[in-house]
Amino acid sequence: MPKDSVDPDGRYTPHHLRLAWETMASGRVILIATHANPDADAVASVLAVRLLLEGASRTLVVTTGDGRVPRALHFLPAVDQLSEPKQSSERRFDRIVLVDCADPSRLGPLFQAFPGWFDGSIPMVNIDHHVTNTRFGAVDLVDPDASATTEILTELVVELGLPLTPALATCLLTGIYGDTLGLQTSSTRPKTMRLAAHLLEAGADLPEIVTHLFRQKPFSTVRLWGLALARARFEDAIVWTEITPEMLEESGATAAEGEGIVNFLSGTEGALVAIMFYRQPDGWRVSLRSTSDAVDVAQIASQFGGGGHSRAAGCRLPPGEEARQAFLATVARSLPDYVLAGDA
Ligand SMILES: [Mn+2]
Repeated sequence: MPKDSVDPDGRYTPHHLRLAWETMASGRVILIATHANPDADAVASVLAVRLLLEGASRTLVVTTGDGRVPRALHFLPAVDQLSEPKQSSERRFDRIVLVDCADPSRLGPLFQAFPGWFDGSIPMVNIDHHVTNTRFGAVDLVDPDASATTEILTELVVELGLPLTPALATCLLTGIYGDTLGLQTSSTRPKTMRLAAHLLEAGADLPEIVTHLFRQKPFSTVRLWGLALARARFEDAIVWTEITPEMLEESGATAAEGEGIVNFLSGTEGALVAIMFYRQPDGWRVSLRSTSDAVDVAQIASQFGGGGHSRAAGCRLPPGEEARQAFLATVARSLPDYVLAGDA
């Protein structure tokens, strides 16, 4: 399949929306997958693509890279249609649709188990909004200015006039709400709100989305937040804390229940960067937020083999306090001069 998917700015055009749809819809046995450790946009995106492609005697295998789905997302329509990566090993796919994945390795366990699926021999449709996306697809629908992968999918549905059921609208709005924290982030653009309004008109269940994404939580989450916030440190415009296996044991929570803490920390007055360190057996998983255009956390994360967006990114570090301190020093060096000058 010829590569015909990127305009001179690296963004897709209406022509590519049609090409992406034709490539997906002409498949008969299709893998629809998203990254490991999936967030709301990731899970909502695979389910939305599944709803778009179901029927027409296609076989669809829908999964997250590690087979996980956060409990808060179990309300999504057709979430029970997700399957474990291993169960799909016998299938012979003729199309792969990867959503919210900067590159196939973000699939984690799925990529490691079946690297041959992602070498380009099976046509891939790449739908994503990460600035670090490597344009690995036969067709790339990539727009770093899109607030969410489901914002791109919503545009696809609207532009091509595809049927927009309430279930599909709920999935699509869930992705936008997840990645924009309810239309609050700087990535929320006028187009985001127009498309969100369209989804509401189509019957998206907004109260259900807000309840499950932002309001309802198990008590173990309340306890984990308490432990993590009690350990918060604030120095040189960097606010950070950690989640350790001991804290997970004490609270009865999973690490995923601490995902929102870094966003909460980023609201600290005077903070330019917020960081969550997850201590794991093989090292630290690091989640970063920037509150200012003056600090690009995707750039910082990329120095450590990670990636993401300028305001939200992540990476991994080797184990130990030394590695963490070296990372914090790198973040401090990336701060604008006025921060440190203000300390003098
Ligand atoms: Mn996303």
